Amino acid sequence: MPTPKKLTIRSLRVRALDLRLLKPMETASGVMHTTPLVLVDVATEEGVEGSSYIRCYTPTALRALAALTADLEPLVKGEDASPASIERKLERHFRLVGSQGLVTIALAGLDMALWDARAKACGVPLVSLLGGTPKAVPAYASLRTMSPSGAAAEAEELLERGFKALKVKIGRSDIAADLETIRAVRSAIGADARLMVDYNQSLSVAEAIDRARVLDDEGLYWIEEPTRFDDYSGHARIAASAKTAIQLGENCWGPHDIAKLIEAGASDHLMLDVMKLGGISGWMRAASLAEAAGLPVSSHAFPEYSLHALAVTPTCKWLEYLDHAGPILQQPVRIENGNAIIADAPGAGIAWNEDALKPFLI
Ligand code: SMN
Ligand code: MG
Repeated sequence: MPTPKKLTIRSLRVRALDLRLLKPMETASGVMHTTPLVLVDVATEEGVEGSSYIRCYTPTALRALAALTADLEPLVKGEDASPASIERKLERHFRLVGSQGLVTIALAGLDMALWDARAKACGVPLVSLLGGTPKAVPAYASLRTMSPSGAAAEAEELLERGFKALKVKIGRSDIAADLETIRAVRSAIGADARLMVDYNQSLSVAEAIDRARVLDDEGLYWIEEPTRFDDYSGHARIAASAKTAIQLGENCWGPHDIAKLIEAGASDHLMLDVMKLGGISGWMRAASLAEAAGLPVSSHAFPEYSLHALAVTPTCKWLEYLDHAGPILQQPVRIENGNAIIADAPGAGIAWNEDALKPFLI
């Protein structure tokens, strides 16, 4: 592999957009009609650029996230475009305010863009820079609808597109309503397809234990985030009582949270969110923890960057296909026969479709 030539950070371009979703995303913790995104482009003195996007779930935080990300520029301008050294420098800079929430999200945007620039400077796909090779990664699709008929219709469409595994959001009024949704999807997809469910942190521990006992008879592959994500001991109690595997991790802030989750025995699987982990740098350390603990890793959102990271994750299980940013990319992640395919092109695969994103700029 060619060595990256010297790269020096020249400037950051940061844009905020509130992208209207083609279909609203329903969860037990709220409905999203838009995806608020911050687009990050890092320019280097040598002419290579790197790009990424980050998200803040509510438009209320969008201007603040964009301003915080743009304000990183004076801290990194003129520095070597090295994700590791920039991460160390910024981690020190933000030590006293604390590196969770919007700070971590902003740093993740920069980290991912720097990895992209580095891979482009080497002329290789990001996965190759990480020590892997472009390959197909098994993908499951997340449904956006919680009602039985809506979820079943969506599931049928996704099955026709080649997916063999699907996830549906539950956490409706009671277990009977959850079962209605699950059974409607199951009868639409048949017995062979994998089905996972996601509570999005909506239950108490006691309620989760009760509902999981009933769900144990539904042949589900995992039950995700039954209670608030940072209640690791609560999740450990749920995991000990349920026969079905518990999935957790998408809301963990950095590898340190992942270490605590593992220590508590909170989950049977691990779901890694490349943004909340601080970017590719944080993902790689979290993936090592998962391997040491023997936990299968699936990704959360961000299919573009996650695809490259999963391809070098020793306990890789599934990519979550939840393609919110696809409409503003020149080449959204490609799915073939239920697998996500890494394009054999330099970088992480983020090239903006400027015409498509323009109407959503703030
Ligand atoms: C999720 C993803 C994107 C927005 C809200 C919730 C999620 C998932 O919990 O696992 O897909
Ligand atoms: Mg989830």
